[in-house]
Amino acid sequence: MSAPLTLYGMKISMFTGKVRSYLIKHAIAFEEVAPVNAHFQTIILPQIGRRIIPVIEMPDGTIVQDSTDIIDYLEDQGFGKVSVYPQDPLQKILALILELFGDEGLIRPAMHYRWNFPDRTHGFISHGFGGWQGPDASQDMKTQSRKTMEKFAGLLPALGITSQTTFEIERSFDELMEILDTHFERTPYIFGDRPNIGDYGMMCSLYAHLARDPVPASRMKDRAPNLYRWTERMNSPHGDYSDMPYYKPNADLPETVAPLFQYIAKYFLPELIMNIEVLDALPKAQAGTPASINPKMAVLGFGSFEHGDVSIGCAVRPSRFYMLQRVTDDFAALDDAAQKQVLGYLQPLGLASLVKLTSQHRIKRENHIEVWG
Ligand SMILES: N[C@@H](CCC(=O)N[C@@H](CS)C(=O)NCC(=O)O)C(=O)O
Repeated sequence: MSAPLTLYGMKISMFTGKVRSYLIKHAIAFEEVAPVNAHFQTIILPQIGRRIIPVIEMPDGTIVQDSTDIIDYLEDQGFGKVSVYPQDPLQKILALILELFGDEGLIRPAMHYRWNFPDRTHGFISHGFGGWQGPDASQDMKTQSRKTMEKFAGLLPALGITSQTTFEIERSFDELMEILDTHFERTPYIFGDRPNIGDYGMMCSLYAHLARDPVPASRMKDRAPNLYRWTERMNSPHGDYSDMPYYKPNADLPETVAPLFQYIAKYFLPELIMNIEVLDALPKAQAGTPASINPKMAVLGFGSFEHGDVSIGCAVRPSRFYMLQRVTDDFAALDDAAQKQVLGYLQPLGLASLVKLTSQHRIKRENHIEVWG
């Protein structure tokens, strides 16, 4: 490619981190631009229809929003050095489960640590949300940044982050850090010596929020240095594991990844089951119309589920199903032998039901939003 593509994103943004890492790892030339310039306001925003990042704009003017759609678009265009989708059917479906978990399953620790410690984080967070525009930023820009911060901070109750749940959110995230630290001490990427779509998905919450925001970053560096190194490695154009001289590349699935799937079965699967129950209870909707029960916000209802010792009540969002369908569709398309292999791996870990977790409704993406299929 001669001219670089443009990545509209921000350092503080969860989903920008996934795409940026993919672009770096695949040596795709890009320029990262904050979504505040005149071109974004007048050309990109009207096409996307809502203020959301990341967005890429190709040199020919093609615009793609949604981190998964961006990666798939670039793969289809032949930009990927090596596909992010493993060829082995078991590894591929496991990678898709990790993408789903990374995109959707860590939003609570990410948002709790970002917004519930203002005394220790306000300077960094407000810089990330627009302070970088400097002292000469217009009043409009400053107001816009403040409103965006208020909007995100205001989401906590709908995400199930309350005074009753924060202890459990922190405790279970510490449990995850321990699993991931043990794993990344032995292998540089999730399945070996190169990242796949699971790594990119896991970069969402684990990088921009949990490895950068002051409170979780210092916790991660101290308790899980190998996990922290993986977040650095994912932003390096090289393999970047010279500090693991004992590591020998190996095509087999690392044994230390199994506890990660057990963790997903324990904490994320109950939420997904509740999400499907909420979706299934909705009446049939007209295909192609926005998947939402609220014209102002993409939400499909509310539900609750058990997480450790607490019950968490939260909103159900359509993007969740778009990601889950990628897993269940991939499983449904496998032949009998491959399905048996997948179930044989997931069954003892308590996660086999996830690959068959489907609904009577389908969600697809059209014109940059989730709509009914
Ligand atoms: N599923 C989307 C999620 C993108 C997303 O939620 N982006 C955040 C920033 S990390 C955003 O711009 N949110 C604005 C909003 O939801 O109104 C993706 O993968 O790109």
